[in-house]
Amino acid sequence: MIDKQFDKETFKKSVKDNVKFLYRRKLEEATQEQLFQAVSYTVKDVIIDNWLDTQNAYEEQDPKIVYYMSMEFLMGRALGNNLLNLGAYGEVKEALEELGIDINALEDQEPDPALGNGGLGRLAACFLDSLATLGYSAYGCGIRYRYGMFKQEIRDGYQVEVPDAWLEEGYPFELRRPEYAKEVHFGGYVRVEYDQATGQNKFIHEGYQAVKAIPYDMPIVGYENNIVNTLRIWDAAAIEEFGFDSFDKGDYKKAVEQENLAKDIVNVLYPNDNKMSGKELRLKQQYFFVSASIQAAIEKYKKTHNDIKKLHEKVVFQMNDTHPTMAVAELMRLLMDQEGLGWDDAWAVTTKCVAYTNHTIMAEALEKWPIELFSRLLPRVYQIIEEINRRFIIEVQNRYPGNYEKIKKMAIIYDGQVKMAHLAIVAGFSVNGVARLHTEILKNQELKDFYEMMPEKFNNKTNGITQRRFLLHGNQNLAAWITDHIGPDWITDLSQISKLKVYADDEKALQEFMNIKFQNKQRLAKYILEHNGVEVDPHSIFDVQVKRLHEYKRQLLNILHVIYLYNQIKLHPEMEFYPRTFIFGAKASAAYERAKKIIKLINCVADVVNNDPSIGGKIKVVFIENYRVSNAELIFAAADVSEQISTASKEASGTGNMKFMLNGAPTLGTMDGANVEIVEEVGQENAFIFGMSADQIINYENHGGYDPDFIYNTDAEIRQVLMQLINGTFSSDTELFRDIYDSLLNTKNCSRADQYFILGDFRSYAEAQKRVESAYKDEKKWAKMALLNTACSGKFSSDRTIQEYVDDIWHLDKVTVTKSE
Ligand code: 26M
Repeated sequence: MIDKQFDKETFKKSVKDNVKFLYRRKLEEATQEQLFQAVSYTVKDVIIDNWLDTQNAYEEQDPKIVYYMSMEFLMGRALGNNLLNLGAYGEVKEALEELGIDINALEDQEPDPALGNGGLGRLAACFLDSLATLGYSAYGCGIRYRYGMFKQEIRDGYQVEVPDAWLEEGYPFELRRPEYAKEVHFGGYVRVEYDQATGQNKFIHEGYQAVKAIPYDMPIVGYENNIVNTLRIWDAAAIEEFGFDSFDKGDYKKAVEQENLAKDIVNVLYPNDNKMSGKELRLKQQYFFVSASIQAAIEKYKKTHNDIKKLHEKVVFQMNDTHPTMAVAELMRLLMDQEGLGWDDAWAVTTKCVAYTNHTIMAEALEKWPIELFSRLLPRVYQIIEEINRRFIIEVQNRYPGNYEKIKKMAIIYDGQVKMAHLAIVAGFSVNGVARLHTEILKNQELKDFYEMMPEKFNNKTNGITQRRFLLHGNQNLAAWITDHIGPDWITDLSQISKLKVYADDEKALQEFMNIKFQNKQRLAKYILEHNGVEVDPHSIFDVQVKRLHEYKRQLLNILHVIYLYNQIKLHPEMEFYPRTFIFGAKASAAYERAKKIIKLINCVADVVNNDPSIGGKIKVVFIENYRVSNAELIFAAADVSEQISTASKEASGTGNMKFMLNGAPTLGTMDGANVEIVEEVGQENAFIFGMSADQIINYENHGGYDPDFIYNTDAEIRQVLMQLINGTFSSDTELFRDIYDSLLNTKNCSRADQYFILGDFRSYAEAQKRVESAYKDEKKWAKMALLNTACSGKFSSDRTIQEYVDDIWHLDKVTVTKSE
């Protein structure tokens, strides 16, 4: 379906015009940046027509709307993706060629909008893509951070964080909507006033600081269906309420304060992944976007509906983790204080409007806020949470008379803290985990008490990814090959990809499949040479671990194993060894010292191994700088082996695992998160599974009995690897990796040595790696395995995930949009 605006000649003229009007230049004189802007504006024009048509269709059909509330949307670049979803990529590519412009170079001009950390933020982005493609009315609601996820530079092997000024050149795919601005109030106090007329108390919030929230809309283009949904991210501005003479009255200081408060709120994304920081500014960010988004949702509802008590029939708020959980209290506040509902009516509506997704069981990620801070910043919201808590405790008492343990464990406010997960569970009508194993752990361990009391709320929604970005766009050769073999239906129905199974023993097909993989490896090798100055052999096994750096994800296990292999090769130079390239990519949270040391270790090992002529280039180690959505697309396409080696029970789901599988890379992993379901789909024989199970890990955690020192003392090869951390092998500074060494052993009397069971799983991992090697050596066997991974990845489309959310939680109406002429 080629859009008429993408008639090549019209398109070319529009690009030329844009260059002229925006930059007063001729096409030949324009810089790449200017060309990118000019082309993007042309594309945006087309999108806007569809956006308007979608708006009209929604107004006519009045579907229920989901508001996906998230502190993070890790969108990645828009230009290429939008062109693909518009069905215009091929045409535009040709048109640009005729103008002498290379579309890939142009796409590379776009900054990655990186308004997210990792899994949780990227999931939100995949969900928006699927919602638009499946034809559901949805808004993403978030924050327009001026600085997104930091850019990572590696200097002398260390991570250095550089600000990500993604808006500097102007971002072409956003639309400022000042007419929808909202006010958000912080601080102050609540005055109670008796209202004669109603006989009710009124709660009046006074003495607050006000901030203006201004929305920017980004188009979310559905795949060839004319639908354009909206990601609405909020910018903050001061409210200019002081008069001309206010400068003289000493209000100048106040005005500047307001300006600064506003600027601060949206200044920067917190670069923590799975860690609660407890900073006041973070709480402000949360309330800022939650309040503005809910106000906007209510306003929109009231435009065409008059009974606020039926809000839940047209509106649902999905809370992406606990970060937006004050949505519960904010909705209560607006329903009571603005819309005039009493508590019971407001509660009835709220509890049918909000649902909660849990993404982690890591204790340090659980959001708890000190009462002092919370009540000072959000006095009215806090008051409402207190009342929710009071009523809930009564319920717990009724259910478990005399059982004060239950109250202690389940209360929303306890020990001077507000527990956001408890609030989300008590008020939400749905609580979901993100993979089957994760949901089971929530039900049976972490949230056991809540599950026992309200089992009907709990459900699983195994994560998914969009095949449109991570195959159609990221791996265009494979996408074309698949379409040649089974037709294009997989693009919007990934279950169709199982039709590839008939080629599992077809030699020609397998050869073609692996040829494409090889081309993608060459493309990545070129990227690595250009960006790292390291030459890697595309004939070697590309063994890849890309994800945020965290101890539970065990990049350390991977690099320790590399050291072990290096030792083996040096000891037995004659040993058969299939050449391997170990590829890492990971950002560490800026304040996470040990994680940053692990990056340094990887780079130190790379230095030694890559430059040791005695191993004949059998191992190369590469740390890809600034891992992000755009280079991820190249990396997944080129991977042979997918490293998914988290300590079992710790990785809620993982989504990178699915992107590798889709691109034909078998999983080398533990039985954790969605790996369990990946193995179920592809079969044991097409994955490399190792390590302790979640049950075993949890059992050790609860009852003790794990002894890494014993392993150290009895396994000389492991001991050698650990010794090399502190004996100058990888750094002349023998203290540099002391902390890492200590973290694995009880030497320092540390009570939780090797918390992540790295030594416990080491042998099992090494053995699984041997299985990888022998499988890879058998070319046909490997090709079949790789192809079957792609062929069995159908379940892991976010289209499937979203359809489950719709069926079980949101109950949205499907919408069709036809193009107006
Ligand atoms: C919390 C407080 C203050 C600042 C930041 C945070 C915070 C930010 C991001 C906490 C957690 C954050 O993300 C967690 C995350 O990405 N979890 C991952 O979610 C994926 C999608 O469900 C899963 O696939 C991963 O297993 C899970 O780790």
